[in-house]
Amino acid sequence: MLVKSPNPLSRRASAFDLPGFLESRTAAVNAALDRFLPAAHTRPATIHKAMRYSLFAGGKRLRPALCLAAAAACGGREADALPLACAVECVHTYSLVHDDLPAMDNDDYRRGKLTSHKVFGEGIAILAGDALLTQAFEIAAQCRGWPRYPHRRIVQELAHAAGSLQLVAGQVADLEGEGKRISRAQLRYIHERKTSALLCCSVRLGGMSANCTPSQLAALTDFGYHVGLAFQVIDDILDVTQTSEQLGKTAGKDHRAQKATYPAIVGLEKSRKIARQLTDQAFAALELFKGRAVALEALAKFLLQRDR
Ligand code: GRG
Repeated sequence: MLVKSPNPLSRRASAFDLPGFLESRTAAVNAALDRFLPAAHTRPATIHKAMRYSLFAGGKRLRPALCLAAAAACGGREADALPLACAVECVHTYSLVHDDLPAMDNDDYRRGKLTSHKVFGEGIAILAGDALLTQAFEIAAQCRGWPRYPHRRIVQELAHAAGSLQLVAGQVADLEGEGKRISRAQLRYIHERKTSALLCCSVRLGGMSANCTPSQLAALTDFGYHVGLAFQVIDDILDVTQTSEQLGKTAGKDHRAQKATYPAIVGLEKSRKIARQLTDQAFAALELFKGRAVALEALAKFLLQRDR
């Protein structure tokens, strides 16, 4: 256990069966993804095998879980949120496939397995990432839309989080920051975009699928933003405290690539404190739900204490 949080909401979260929730929702998401994606043998088989290889390599499915939990917090049906949970996971997996490429982070392992370009070659790995990103929009385009959130708003939400102002912007700033001294404000800019944007989009889409009210959407945005930032601070801590075997990807890479991270800038203890404060801010955003967001509370607590 990495970081303890004394927040009273976290006590309620402890009583929630999060392992059971994660197991059942992961199974539902995997089955839905299997239905949405072309079968592995569909021509051209190489690309469909590569897409499925990374998608079913054993990711934690945290973004889909957040999406489904947000729908439940707003009184919606998880079945309505399921396609959006799958779409977000496709965007996330694409970003990992491309992030691992030699031109980016150049990693050999991801999710405990060889990276896509190591198995299929760089060309197919690039195309598998492209195809997963495109697949996300094909899946999202199938949702029916809701009175407050018509179909185009849903697609726009996903496009904005994945695009050049958010996810891609974060990756650009991350690449350009390598080997340079950057400030805490610049590091926050990277984390907001590279990590928090897609986590926040996941909970917002879950809320939208429940036709949530504007104040519920604002609370979910506040929650997702802070959980997303805490997630990346913990990720940076794990990079220096865990082994490659524990993480399923190469540990210690941030330091070797001279990347700016919270542990590098403020040290491990202060980084843990920042992660705890961010999680407390995320908890505070859930007060509006008056106990109906217990799955989101449990997820926030789990993300703070995770060890991989
Ligand atoms: C446009 C060419 C091109 C590339 C874009 C946007 C991008 C590539 C990469 C950013 C991806 C990145 C590494 C973000 C950091 C977020 C993060 C810590 C991801 C790991 O998430 P987990 O731990 O992973 O949820 P699993 O494997 O469990 O799903």
